[in-house]
Amino acid sequence: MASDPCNGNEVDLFLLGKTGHGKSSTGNSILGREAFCVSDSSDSETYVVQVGWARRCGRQVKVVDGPGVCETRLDKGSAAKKMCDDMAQGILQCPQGFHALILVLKYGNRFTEEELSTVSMLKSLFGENFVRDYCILIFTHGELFDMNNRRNPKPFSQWCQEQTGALKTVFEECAYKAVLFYNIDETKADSQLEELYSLVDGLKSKGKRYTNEMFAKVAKDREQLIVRENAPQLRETIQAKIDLLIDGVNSVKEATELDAATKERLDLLREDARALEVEISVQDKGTSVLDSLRQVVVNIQESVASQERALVERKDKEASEKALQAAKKQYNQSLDQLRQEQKKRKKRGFWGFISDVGNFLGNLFKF
Ligand SMILES: Nc1nc2c(ncn2[C@@H]2O[C@H](COP(=O)(O)OP(=O)(O)OP(=O)(O)O)[C@@H](O)[C@H]2O)c(=O)[nH]1
Ligand SMILES: [Mg+2]
Repeated sequence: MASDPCNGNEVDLFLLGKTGHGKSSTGNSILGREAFCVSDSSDSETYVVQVGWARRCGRQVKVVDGPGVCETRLDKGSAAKKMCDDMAQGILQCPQGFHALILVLKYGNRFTEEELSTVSMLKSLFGENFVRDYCILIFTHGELFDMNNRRNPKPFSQWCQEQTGALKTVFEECAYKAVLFYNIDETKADSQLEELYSLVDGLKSKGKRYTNEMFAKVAKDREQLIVRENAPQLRETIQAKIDLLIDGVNSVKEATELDAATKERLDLLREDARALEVEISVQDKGTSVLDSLRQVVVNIQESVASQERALVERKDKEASEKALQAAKKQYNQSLDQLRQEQKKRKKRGFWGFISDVGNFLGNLFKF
C-alpha cells in the first residue's frame, strides 16, 4: 500500500457527492482557479472526471472532480453503471492513491434517509470503511450558515455536534471531520483550505492513501450495486421471457398423447426454462433481487416435467387397457369354444368330456 506520511508535501483529493452540491466549485476553491466547469442548472454539469493541480498554502494539491452520484440524465441502472465506471476512471487519475475522499454536501439541504442511502451507495463503490478511514465532509454554501446563525453566531463545529438523525450517523462515522466552504467568498479561500489540510493530516489512515488496489477489492459490491439499481429493467426483461415460457406450457397442456411433436415441444420448453434459470442466476450476481422470478422458472420446469409424466402414464394406461381387452376377448373365445365342446361331449360320453376340459385348460394356461 502506498504511503505518504503527514509531513509529505502532496495532498491528493477525490471529490464525491450528489449532483449540484458544489463539487466543482469546491475543487476550484481548493485549486484557487476556475479549473472545473460550474453549473447552476439542476442537471449534472460534470459528465466526465476532471483533474486539476495547484500549489496552494505551501502544498502541492491535486483534485479529481467526479460526476454527481445521482446522475440526473440516465435511468437508475445506467446511472449506477456509469457511476462505477466514472469512479474507476477517477481512481485511475491518481495511480499512487488519494489521501482523502471528500464528500461534498450543500449546507442547508436537509440530510435525509435518502442522503444516507447515497452514502451507503458510496460505500458499495469504495468499501465499507471508506467513511471511517478516508472521508472528510465539506459543506458548501458557508455564507448560508452564517446567515442562518447571524442572531446567535456559533462555530461550525458546534453546529456539527448538534445534528441528529441521519447526519449524526455520518458525522459519527467520520469522527466529525467536516469543514465549511465559502465557494463564493475569496477572502475565506486560504483559511478553509488550511483547515482542510489539517483534517487530511489527522485522518485515521495517517497518510496511507486510498489506492486502486483497495478499489479493486470492492469490485463485487459495485457489480451488485449495479444489479440492484437495474433491478426493475432486469425484472421486466426476464418477465417477458417467462411469459413466453408460460405460453408454451399452456399450449402443451392441450396435448392428449405423447407423440413426437409434443415430446419435442416439451424438450424445448425444458431446455429454455433451464437456460433462463441459469441466466437469472448470472444476472442476479448474488443480490437475490431476482429470486422470485427464479422461483417462477423453477415452477415452470416442474410443470413441464409433470405434464410429461402425465402423458407417459396415460400412454402406459392405454397400453395395459388394450392388453386387458385382448385377454378378455381370448377368454370369451375359449369359453365359447368350451360350451360348444360341452354340447359335443353330451354326444361323445364321459372320456370325451375329460379330453375337452384338458384342451380348455391348456388354452387358458397358454394365455
Ligand atoms: N452561494 C454559493 N453557491 C455555491 C457554493 N458552492 C457552489 N455553489 C453553486 O452551486 C451550484 C452547483 O455547483 P457545482 O460546483 O457545479 O456543483 P457540482 O456538484 O459540481 O455539480 P455537478 O457537476 O452537476 O455534479 C453552482 O451554481 C455554484 O455556483 C457556495 O459555497 N455558495
Ligand atoms: Mg461538477
